[in-house]
Amino acid sequence: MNSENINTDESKIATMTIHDWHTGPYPARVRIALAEKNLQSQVKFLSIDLWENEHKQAKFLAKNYSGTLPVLELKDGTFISECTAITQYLDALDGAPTLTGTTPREKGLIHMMNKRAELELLDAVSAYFHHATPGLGPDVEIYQNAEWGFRQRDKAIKGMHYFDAVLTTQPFVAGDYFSMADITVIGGLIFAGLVELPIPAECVTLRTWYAKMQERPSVKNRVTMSDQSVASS
Ligand code: GTS
Repeated sequence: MNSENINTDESKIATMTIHDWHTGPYPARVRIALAEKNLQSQVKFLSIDLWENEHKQAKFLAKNYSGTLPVLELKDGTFISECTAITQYLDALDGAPTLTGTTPREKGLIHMMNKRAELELLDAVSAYFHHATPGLGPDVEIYQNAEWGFRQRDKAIKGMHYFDAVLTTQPFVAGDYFSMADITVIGGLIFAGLVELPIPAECVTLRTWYAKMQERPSVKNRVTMSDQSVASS
């Protein structure tokens, strides 16, 4: 990307809107990224009630075909969904990315580990929640496959062991610096906590790392972040 593509003015003028749910694990990823980039003051939050199936109604599906949260709305009416895409957008705004890498090597490793954190942990915990527990309730969970859900739970536990091993060799998920990949693992562990899938006792490194991550202001203040939203709905 050349510098012309980075609209630094955009970061100064934009009042962005995040459509999300304050305690959601996927929304947490974007909230953490916002705080890490110090962009909180440029955002207002609009709450979408997952438990009332608001995310599957036509009005919301027009914003995100996939019917999931969060969605970032730009001032010009553009909607960006998918946590990875939103994080990449936010990270690029000031022309000084800190979460998605600067060198080709960093970008490649962060993207790989971020995807791995989704596949092996966060999305697996989510599938367990939606398929093998009551999930968001009968009005929302119109198809459930408990066997699939339990397999995904086992996959998530295996994923925890994998990230435990990764973190015994390096301080952060994609190497020496905090990145989007760490945020995604944190999202997975937040979700795991909500559905009572504890990090196995033997994953000492992951447990210690997660305790440390929870002390980061971006992680600690993610739920209350919307209380200070610049505008109300
Ligand atoms: N791949 C999407 C992303 O990365 O943004 C997944 C988003 C996602 O699953 N979001 C959850 C959702 O909308 C929000 S939360 O559960 O973390 O609060 N779930 C509702 C559903 O019906 O899947």
